[in-house]
Amino acid sequence: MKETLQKIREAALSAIQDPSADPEQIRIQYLGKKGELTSVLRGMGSLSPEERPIVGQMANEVRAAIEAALTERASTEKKRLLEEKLKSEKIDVTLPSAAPRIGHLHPLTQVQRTIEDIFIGMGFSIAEGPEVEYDYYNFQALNIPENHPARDTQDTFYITDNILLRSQTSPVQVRTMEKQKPPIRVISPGRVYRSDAVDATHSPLFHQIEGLVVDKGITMSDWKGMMETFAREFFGSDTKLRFRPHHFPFTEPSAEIDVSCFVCGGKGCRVCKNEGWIEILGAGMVHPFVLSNCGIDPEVYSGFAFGMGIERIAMKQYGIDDMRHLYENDVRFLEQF
Ligand code: 2U9
Repeated sequence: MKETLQKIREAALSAIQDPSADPEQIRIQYLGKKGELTSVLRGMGSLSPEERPIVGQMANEVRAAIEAALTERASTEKKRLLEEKLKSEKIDVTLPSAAPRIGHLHPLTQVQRTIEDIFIGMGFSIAEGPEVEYDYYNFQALNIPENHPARDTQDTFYITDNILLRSQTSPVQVRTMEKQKPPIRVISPGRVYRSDAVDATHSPLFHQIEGLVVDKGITMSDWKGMMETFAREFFGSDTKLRFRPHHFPFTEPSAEIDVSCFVCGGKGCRVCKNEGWIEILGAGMVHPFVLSNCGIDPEVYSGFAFGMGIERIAMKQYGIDDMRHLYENDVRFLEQF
């Protein structure tokens, strides 16, 4: 019987080493209810009382050895499967990934930032203010009296009798002058509102950048020089400027400023409508009434101011023929800039 147990042990252990053999089958074959080891144990009744405990102990050792080998095989199997899985799921981190779609700034924001950067480089700071304004800041303080055509309810969105959507960013400069003593050098970019019907060159919401310089001894040559410096930085160093006399209630004298066409250099083309010149700015010396309205003595201080429409400049620069493209957010349009 001892020999039989020894054979069972050897046979079972060598079967467990065979990777093609099924461990569950081996367990059933040797340790199951009808298994080889169990049938040996059943036959122990025929042994002498002296032999029984010895064979019993040996049978237990054989069972323990088979069980240990099966456990060992199960854990080796588990490890092997895990390694196979890790190998098959390996990620090559050096492979180039699909390029993410990164957006960019809207063309209006690009133009606004470029203009801001030029003025920041000349010592200006950026001032912002409310889009819902008092009539006082949008009109009265700027020497635009009642009954002036610019106040027409057809042009301005009124919310109440004295509250409106700002039609220019000038109220921001009025608020700046109220708070701050000269020297003042600010630009105020932002949304403005006018009750215009939508077409290729008009929108009830558009964007402006206005600027204001106030100090002792500011003259028309400072005004002219700064406009030239800005235009040459923005449109190129060969740019020429043309000042055409104009009227604004808040500046005196006032002018509209054209730049020589940056496409044809002044010969005449589609962009400048064959004129050789493109209007880009309105500007002038700040009216003494506006200075005194804002608590600044016009006998001591003087200044100049300017304003430009961002849409107009972006359209000229990028050759956009319809303003509506700028607001529709069609990616096929936007991705060109
Ligand atoms: C203060 C005093 C004066 C701002 C100015 C213009 C001329 C001007 C237009 C350009 C095209 C508006 O967007 S547009 O339609 N702006 O022509 N703006 S001077 O003058 C000021 C501003 C604030 C206290």
